[in-house]
Amino acid sequence: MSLPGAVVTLGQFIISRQSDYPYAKGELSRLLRDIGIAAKIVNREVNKAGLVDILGAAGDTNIQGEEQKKLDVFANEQFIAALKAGGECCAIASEENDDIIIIDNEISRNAKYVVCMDPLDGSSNIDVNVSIGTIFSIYRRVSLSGPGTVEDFLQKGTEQVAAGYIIYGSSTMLVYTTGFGVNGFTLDPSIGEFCLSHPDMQAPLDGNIYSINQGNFVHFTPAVKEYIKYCQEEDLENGRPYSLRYIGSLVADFHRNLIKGGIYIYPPTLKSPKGKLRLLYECNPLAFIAEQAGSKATNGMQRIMEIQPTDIHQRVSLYIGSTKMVEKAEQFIEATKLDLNKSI
Ligand code: P6P
Repeated sequence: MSLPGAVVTLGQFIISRQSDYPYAKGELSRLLRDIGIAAKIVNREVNKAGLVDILGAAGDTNIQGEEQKKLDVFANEQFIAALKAGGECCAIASEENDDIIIIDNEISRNAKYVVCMDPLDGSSNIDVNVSIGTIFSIYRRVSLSGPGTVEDFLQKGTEQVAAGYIIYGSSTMLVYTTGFGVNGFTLDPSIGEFCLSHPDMQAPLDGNIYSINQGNFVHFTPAVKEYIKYCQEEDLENGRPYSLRYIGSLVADFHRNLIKGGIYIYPPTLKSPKGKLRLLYECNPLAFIAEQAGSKATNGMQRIMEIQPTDIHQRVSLYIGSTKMVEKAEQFIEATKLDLNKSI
């Protein structure tokens, strides 16, 4: 253990917690280290995005039909390069790539892990200097050896061995879990290290912040409309009306709610009838962190991490945050289902 007040770097912390995995031989530790290295490189470019001609669309569009901005492409390339160089990952599923990326070199071919990632979430905010983030999720491969396969990625979120995010904001933080709690590290640019700043993060059980794009209100289900009205009612004893905070960057909204308490909702909309957010590299990793921090993550009816994936870019609805707030929103959904059953 470190002396009180001593700086604990991400690398020191990862090694110190390696004993959480009795059979670990260091591969997962090295994989997390590789992600930390790429995060520092991406952070450097994010911080100067306003200064160099790295803004603007790269011209292509990704599988989501979203314009790829150069920083999206740069971040994707950096994380892929770091994972390839580290040799601990045999394949990657990235938001920016239609198909899985097989890492088929001598070292990585038989590596134990696969990584799902959204290399730069919220990238539409790059040009307006709003916080953006990277989200990652790590699984043990299910294929026995050789090149990674799609089946290695189509595992339930409950099978994740680690998950985390980097938020490039007023400071840059890396927050992750390996199933033994959630810990946050803040990048100290003077030494180029992520340092333990938020040990054993626990989210408030309740909150008074709700995050949703109310611009879609007319297309929301009756249950979501009822829940929004509930948030807006005056009930001063119970902290209502709640505050609406919606940054348009999932990692930033999630991180604030994790610390202050709150709920983030992305329900079905006209444009995204199955929900907008991706199960593998947005919802599952944040659900793992939420649950490890004492919060909750569902699709409105089912635990996110219990959903069986069928496609690497699958979208789901997401209700994530303080347990009491998620459960309240679920009550409105349940009540609507009951009303629906009565009317049938
Ligand atoms: P909308 C960014 O594209 C993202 O995936 C999340 O980071 C964010 O919360 C959401 O979509 C914003 O979507 O439809 O409200 O603009």
